[in-house]
Amino acid sequence: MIKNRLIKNAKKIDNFLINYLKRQGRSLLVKPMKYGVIGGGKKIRSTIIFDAGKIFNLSQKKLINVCASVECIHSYSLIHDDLPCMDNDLIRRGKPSTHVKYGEASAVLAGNSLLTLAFEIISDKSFNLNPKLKNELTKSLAFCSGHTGIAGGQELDLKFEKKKKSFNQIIDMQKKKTGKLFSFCFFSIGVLANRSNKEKNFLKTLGEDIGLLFQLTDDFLDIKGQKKIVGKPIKKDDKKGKSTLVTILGYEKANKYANNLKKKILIKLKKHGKKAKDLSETIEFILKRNF
Ligand code: GRG
Repeated sequence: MIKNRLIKNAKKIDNFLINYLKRQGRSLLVKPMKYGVIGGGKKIRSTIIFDAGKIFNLSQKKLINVCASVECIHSYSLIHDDLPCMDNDLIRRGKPSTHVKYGEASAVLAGNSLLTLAFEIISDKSFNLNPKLKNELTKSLAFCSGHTGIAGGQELDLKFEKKKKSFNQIIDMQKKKTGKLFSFCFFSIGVLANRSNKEKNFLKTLGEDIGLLFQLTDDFLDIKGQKKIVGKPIKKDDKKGKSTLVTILGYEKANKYANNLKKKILIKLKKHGKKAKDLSETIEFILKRNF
């Protein structure tokens, strides 16, 4: 069951991060950092990494540093996304956003610290990996997080507000804002499993498409979700004039597009047979989830 797997995996990542932070020196920022990253959120990117790892016989132990790094970057992006200068949201994961709880300055610094923590974790000596591969992973994580990835996508998201944007522009923005981190999750599996460049590129694109699917459902939840279950404010895209596929295609057509995208993704996994069972289940969940 996907929900049980999500809970189990989230606990593993939380424990890893708690222990990692324990080994570091104390600082005033640990509390807001933990508030932003631990004990909340689906940690679906980690589940995706574990699921994709199964296809290539990679143990969870080998993958946990990558998962924790990704979750630090993701939580950092959410903390900053909620700031008054960005989307100005007061609720995240069913509780007050980090800046509401700890103040804006601490939220900015806690977010920044989670970004750098991600790179500490992925370059840590406890992550037993050939230095060349570790370097490949680190570089890709940076590429997917910065102006060529999440941050660049967020800038487009904000600049597209109240503007009429084309289908391709919206897809490009969403693939950066959300797709790139999923793309990294899959690329990391290709690196750890020592796959060819061709296969790593295939995995990258697959990840980006899954990220796009994830973002489309996020847009649907903003319209049809329940605030209590989603854990964050809904019906805000329309108020803010956000550019989404729903804005230009309408709900039904956007939903059809998402269903076709899901089918295409699942077809690509067919060649892996039973080994892709968990990943396929997670992809089904991504489109039908209500949180
Ligand atoms: C450079 C990392 C970085 C960030 C700065 C603020 C910002 C730039 C980017 C924000 C990007 C963003 C918020 C994308 C939306 C992605 C998305 C659909 C988030 C919701 O993810 P879930 O549902 O959240 O996995 P939980 O709470 O379950 O972890």
